[in-house]
Amino acid sequence: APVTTRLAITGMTCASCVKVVQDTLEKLPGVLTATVNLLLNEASIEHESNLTGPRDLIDAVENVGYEVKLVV
Ligand code: 9UX
Repeated sequence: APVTTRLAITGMTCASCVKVVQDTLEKLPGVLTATVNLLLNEASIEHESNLTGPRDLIDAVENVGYEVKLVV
């Protein structure tokens, strides 16, 4: 069943950043939706946890150049 993970993302400063992060997340296996809020510096991801876990989400966004923390 899908779960929702929230990430706090540092370093997004324009709308293109939002698109980069959103596209990065949506390409991961098992990700159903990825919503990125530029004002809140936060992403909310619905994903199948057996295919992609929070660590995978964090690593993917870090790898395109942002600083990421899990919102707990
Ligand atoms: Mo905008 Mo984001 O010009 O890394 S794409 S700042």
